[in-house]
Amino acid sequence: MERTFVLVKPDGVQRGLIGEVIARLEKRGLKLTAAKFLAVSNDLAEKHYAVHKGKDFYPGLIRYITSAPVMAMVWEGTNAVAVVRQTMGATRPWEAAPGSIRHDFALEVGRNLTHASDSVENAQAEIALWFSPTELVEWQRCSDDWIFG
Ligand code: DGI
Repeated sequence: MERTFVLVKPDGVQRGLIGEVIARLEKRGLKLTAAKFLAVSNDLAEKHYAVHKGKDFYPGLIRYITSAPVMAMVWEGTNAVAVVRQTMGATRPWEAAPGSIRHDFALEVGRNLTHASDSVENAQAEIALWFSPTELVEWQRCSDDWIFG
């Protein structure tokens, strides 16, 4: 089953939207595999956003992600990477589809509430960066057969 990495970023935590994000992913049928609430170190922030190093928004991005706690999670399900990106909406909230989280709750690209892996490869790398293997919980959900078929 495909897994993806999700963050409720500092603005989402500060605005009390952790539950909203979790509720939407749960209701969509995705299954929670791991979760932790943590303050992000500079080192972790720089590793997570290494691809953006050198861009003009990079220093602000590092400041933002380390400015307050985040909720880090792993979710699994059929096409988890794509469906979670769809539930989050486009990076720029003004381009996000109606009904997506970024459409419904955000205005600014630098305050877009959530992060979700953009490929299966990156999901694997991000899960390995944020979680140790023992933190990933393999479990049977009683609704699995009714959602995954
Ligand atoms: O995977 P996403 O978060 O949707 O987007 P991404 O991986 O391309 O960029 C990571 C984050 O970096 C994004 O959520 C917000 C920030 N970012 C990306 N492009 C810009 C940006 N921030 C600013 N201020 N301006 C940008 O053009």
